[in-house]
Amino acid sequence: MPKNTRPQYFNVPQIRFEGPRSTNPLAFRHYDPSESIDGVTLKNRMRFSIAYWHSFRGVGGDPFGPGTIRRPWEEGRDAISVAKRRMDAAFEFFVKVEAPFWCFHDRDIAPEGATLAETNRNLDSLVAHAKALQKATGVRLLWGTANLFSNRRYMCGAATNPDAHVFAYAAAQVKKALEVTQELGGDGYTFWGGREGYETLLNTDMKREQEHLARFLHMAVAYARSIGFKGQFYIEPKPKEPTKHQYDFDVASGIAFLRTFGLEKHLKFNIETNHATLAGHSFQHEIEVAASQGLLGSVDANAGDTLLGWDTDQFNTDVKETTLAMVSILRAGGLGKGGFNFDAKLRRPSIDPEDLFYAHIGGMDTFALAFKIARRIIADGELGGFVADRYSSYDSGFGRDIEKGRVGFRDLEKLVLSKLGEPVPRSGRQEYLENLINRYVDGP
Ligand code: XUL
Ligand code: CO
Repeated sequence: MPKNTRPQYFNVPQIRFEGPRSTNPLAFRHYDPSESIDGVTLKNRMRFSIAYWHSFRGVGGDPFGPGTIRRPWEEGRDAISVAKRRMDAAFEFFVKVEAPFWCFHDRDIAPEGATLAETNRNLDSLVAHAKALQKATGVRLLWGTANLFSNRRYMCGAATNPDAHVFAYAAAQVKKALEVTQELGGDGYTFWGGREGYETLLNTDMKREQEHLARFLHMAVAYARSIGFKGQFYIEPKPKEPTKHQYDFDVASGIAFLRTFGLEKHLKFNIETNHATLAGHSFQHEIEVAASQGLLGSVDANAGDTLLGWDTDQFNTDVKETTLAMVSILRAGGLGKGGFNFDAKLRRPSIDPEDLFYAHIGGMDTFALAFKIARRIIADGELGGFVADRYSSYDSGFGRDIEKGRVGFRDLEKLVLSKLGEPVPRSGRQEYLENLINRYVDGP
């Protein structure tokens, strides 16, 4: 951010890489943005992104009390000027923390007006501001999205609302959000259906609601393509919260939904760690399910708390969890146009601007370290070799015939009776493999 043209909002220096031995809490220990690995810099490889809603709209409120976080740029009566100052502060932060991307909902960056037309004008003025800041800093938009869950009109859903009027309003809102994403050169667009589910089946026609959601997504894709948007679409599963039940509960039910309605060619999955655990799965599980169908798209990088049953959206500092996820991501060929978006928020008592830095430095270092460890695990080949060997009986002979569909029950019965007899059980070696992973995680 050029000092002479804009005030500085953060009394924190540019964050630099100092190496694993550094004890400076305002330095990277593992994320060296300029480090080139296999010909790609870590900055371009990790594609870290800052979630505007948490880091620049979150104030630390919870159901038991209002916000605790106060930022100087939030002071002022004119909502548009405040929104512009807030965005200046955000871009200063993106640059200082070496994040090449950001993500936002339409309503995060500009206030709603009295009518949709006024709301769109507000949005236009902040989009122009964002465009100038993107140009000045080189920070890019990972994905855009629309907030279809906060306003009262969406209390019974947006695309799944029983009232077609609300469906139409949501369509108009997403039309604009797609235009804005296109205008800012977004690499993607995400659909998280916060209220696309139900509170009670007593008042719900589930079949119709799911059909409406699919219709909405088809309309969105068709419109986006008609204006030349070439980015990747994502669907972000979550089992519940705010609804009792969200239709794209997890990746598996999301795949069934996309395939049922012919949407699998258009959308991939944006997988969020805390949504995975809320659905009773591990982060790695959700990545594997998506990757197994070629539908892994992007990651909302955060963590839940196993002792709390809700979406705590914490910064992830668990090297083992992220390493395992990263092994699956690398095996799947990476995230392509996706990235690691820190959909994570400060704890309510973490009220200082520096806390935003500590949080993101920790998250970036954790994922960068996980990437490096996972790369070694894959390169050394022992884990992959073990798994390949475990399934090697399918590589030839009757195992190959099974995979190719060349044999049926009659052939296999004959084979067992005449030749194979009783199979010899083989150890799954779980403990051995857990120790193997620890050797990489703890090791040099
Ligand atoms: C909510 C959530 C959203 C989406 C974008 O749990 O994850 O912030 O990522 O709408
Ligand atoms: Co998310």
